[in-house]
Amino acid sequence: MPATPDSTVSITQAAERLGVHYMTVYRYVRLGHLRAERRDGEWHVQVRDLQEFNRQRKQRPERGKRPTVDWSARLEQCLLAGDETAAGKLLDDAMASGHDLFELYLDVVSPAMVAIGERWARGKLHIHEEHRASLIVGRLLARVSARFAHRGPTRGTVVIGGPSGEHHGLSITMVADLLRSKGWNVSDIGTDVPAESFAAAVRGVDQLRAVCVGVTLRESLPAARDVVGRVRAVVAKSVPIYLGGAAVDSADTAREHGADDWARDPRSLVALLSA
Ligand code: B12
Repeated sequence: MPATPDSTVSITQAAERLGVHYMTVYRYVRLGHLRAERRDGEWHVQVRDLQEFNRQRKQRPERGKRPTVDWSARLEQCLLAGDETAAGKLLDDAMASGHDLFELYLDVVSPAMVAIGERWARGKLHIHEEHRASLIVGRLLARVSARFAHRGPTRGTVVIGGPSGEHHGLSITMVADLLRSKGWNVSDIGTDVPAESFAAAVRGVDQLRAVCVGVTLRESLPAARDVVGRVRAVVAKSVPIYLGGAAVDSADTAREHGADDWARDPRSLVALLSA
């Protein structure tokens, strides 16, 4: 029967079609260059993915120009395959090629997670695949961020967390790591934090520079407003409270929910804190 784009081939068959050794295809898969799924101990490559991979492989780079590496798309493939080893190796390679922590998180990891979210929203991904990807990313962040640990005196403490009902914590972890790499001491209190607990977490903190509330779901905005209200009651006026995250689309939204300002993204947050 002729292969349709939806049918799959083994690694050996993929190697025959590409005219390379099967170990070469295996390496493509493990490095996330070629998408494949592992079932019953065997790798299965979709014919559609193989055709696309071959098309891209044939496009030769312009003379004198090195091909650009789409780190994020590759990471997405590793995460979809649930291949933590390959995902970790890819991040190592990205660091070796000169990515700093901001580039690694904002240009490689975040777009990969957003793409995974889009697949899930289109019904192209099972929930367990998204959960597995998130867990892998969580472990990789812990590993990677340790390499960018700041040495020297701290620039004060920032408390960051997500309000009740908000479970998107990876983004908060990323922001916390990025701030730490720039010299702030960060107290990351995680997600789904009731307003009174948030207030307890900031009360009496020495050298408190700012409080950040991360909101991904618009439904969590009312809970974020409660957090801001409770926190405002226990910290000095001079300590700014920032709202950030995918659900906060403008400074107006941040202020309508009681915050002093909007932290558009981690780089803007660093700029606000440094000002
Ligand atoms: C992983 C994930 C989950 C995981 C979270 C695991 C974890 N530990 O974080 C779990 C499984 C828990 C989850 C659950 C749900 N999720 Co979800 N999830 C995602 C996914 C795929 C990735 C999130 C992520 O880590 N992104 C990467 C980060 C780095 O990107 P980011 O959030 O945009 O953050 C950047 C900026 O916004 C900013 N930022 C973020 N926070 C802050 C904070 C501050 C202070 C600052 C300065 C900046 C900042 O910096 C980051 C880097 O640039 C997204 C897809 C997406 N588009 O992001 C969906 C997504 C966010 N989820 C979605 C949905 C619908 C849900 C559920 C409702 C699904 C359900 N029916 O159960 C639940 C809700 C749970 C809850 N009550 O919170 C939707 C939200 C749609 C919407 N606009 O409201 C998305 C967009 C998927 C989609 N395409 O539809 N999810």
